[in-house]
Amino acid sequence: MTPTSPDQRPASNADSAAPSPVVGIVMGSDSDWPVMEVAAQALDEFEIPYEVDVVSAHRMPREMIAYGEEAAERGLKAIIAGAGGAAHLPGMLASVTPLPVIGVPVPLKYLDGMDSLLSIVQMPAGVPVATVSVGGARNAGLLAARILATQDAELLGRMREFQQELNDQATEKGKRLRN
Ligand code: RP5
Repeated sequence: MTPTSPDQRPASNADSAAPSPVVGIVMGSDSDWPVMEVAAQALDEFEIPYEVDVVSAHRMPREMIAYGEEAAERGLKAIIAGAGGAAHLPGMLASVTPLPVIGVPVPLKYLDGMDSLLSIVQMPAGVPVATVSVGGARNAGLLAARILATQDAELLGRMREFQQELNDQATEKGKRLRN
C-alpha cells in the first residue's frame, strides 16, 4: 500500500451532482489514513458515495458525539470507524447511532495492533461493532457495500460478480501451480 499524504485525502467521492454520501469513513487521526484509504477504494469500486473525516474520540469528544448522533438523519447508512491504540471511536459512535458501525483496528508502533483490536472488539452486550481484522480496512469497505446491497438489487448483483471474480482468480492461481 502506498501511503497517501493527508492533503491528498478526499473529503468525499461525491461531487455536487452526485448522490449524497451513504457511508461515513471516520478515524481518530489523519495518521490513520494510510490504513483507512483502502476502505474508500473499495467503496469507489462499487460506486458508493462516502465522506471522510477525522473525528477523534479523545481529542474532540463533543464533535465525535455530534457526528454519531446526526449520522442517520444526514442520510448515512453505515459508518466505518478506524482508530489505533486506545481505540474507543468505533464503540463510542455505536453507542450514539442506530446505524451499523464497522470498526477497523489500526496498528500503531507498539503491540502490533492488539491494543486497537481489543479496544474495538470487546464491546458490551447491546452495543455492537462489527470489527474487521487489524488493518482490515478493505474488508470494512466491502462489508459496508454488502450492508447497502441488502436494500439494492443492482448492488447485490455487482457483489455477486465481485465474488465470482475472486473465485476465478483463486482458481487460476491453482491452475498455474498445478501446471
Ligand atoms: C488514535 O491515536 C488515532 O486513531 C491514531 O491511531 C492514534 C495516534 O494518533 P496521532 O498521534 O498520530 O494523531 O486516537
